[in-house]
Amino acid sequence: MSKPLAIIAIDLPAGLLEDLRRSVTPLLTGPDPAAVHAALPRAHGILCSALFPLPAEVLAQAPNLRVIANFGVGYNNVDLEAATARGIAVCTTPGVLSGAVADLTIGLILAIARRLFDNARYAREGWARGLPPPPLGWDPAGKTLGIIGFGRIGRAVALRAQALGMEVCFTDRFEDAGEGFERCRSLPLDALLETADVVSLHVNLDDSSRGLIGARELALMKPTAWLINTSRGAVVDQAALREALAAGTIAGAALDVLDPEPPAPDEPLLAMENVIVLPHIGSATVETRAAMREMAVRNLVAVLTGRQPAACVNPEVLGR
Ligand code: 8YV
Repeated sequence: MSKPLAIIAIDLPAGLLEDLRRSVTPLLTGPDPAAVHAALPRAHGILCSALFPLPAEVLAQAPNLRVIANFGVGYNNVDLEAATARGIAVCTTPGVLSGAVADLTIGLILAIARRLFDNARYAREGWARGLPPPPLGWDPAGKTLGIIGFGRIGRAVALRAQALGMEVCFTDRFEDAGEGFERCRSLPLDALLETADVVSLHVNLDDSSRGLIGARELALMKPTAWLINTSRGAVVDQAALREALAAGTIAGAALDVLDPEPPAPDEPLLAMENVIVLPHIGSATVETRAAMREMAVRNLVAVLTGRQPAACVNPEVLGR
């Protein structure tokens, strides 16, 4: 029997590609959107970045597709309803990147608190010239971190923040976060926004979370509070955020994600003094990306060889 055909729309190291070839024939490797679209009609599977758009009209060009193995934990790149209707399994890489995203979030909290970017700029441009230094920073210890979305990543952030002495509160569908998280207080969204010194977003992007943080929510935050977003840009109403930052409604924002990505060259957030923008590097470490690649390959091969993938967001299609 011939092997299933798969589009591998990310670069894979030779060893992993070799493993994959034992059960799957790659139609192409590498992130070339035109080549991916050209290959879709023949493909049984696709392994792609969690940022590669697969809307219903693209899925309609792929009548043989049985699995989308996302390289990432997000899956808002896929029209899930259309995929499920077509019997396409949508697989992700949860867990292996939680630590990296949580580390980045804590890095941003420390960068904000200790004015790391301001101070680095001052050291380069002002220190030797005897100019006055930036104002003093503040201690995270004793401050309140409000975590919106208390899944794997939110919890990994909570544990690290507690180690810094921060109080942690969270908003999610449940109130009891379970063992190990007894000291994390559940709060309704509005109360969390009013309470937190730093608000950090860790939700999946879907219809319930799109634009979750808009003008009303930003107005509830303390004028001294910072917003951190390492989830998806569209969770925040970006126009409302620009206005709130310009008006001083909140103190600042640290954004690893924007909507769209990459941003327009004249995106005002890129030039604002009280904004830190990073180019979507939450999972961007050597170790984490390697673990994500392996998990995505395993998911792809599992579905294409009739086995259970480790993480599938629409398991109802499996075995159909
Ligand atoms: C990646 C991500 O940056 O896991 C996710 O959902 O957004 C990221 O880990 C992305 O998939 C890289 O291509």
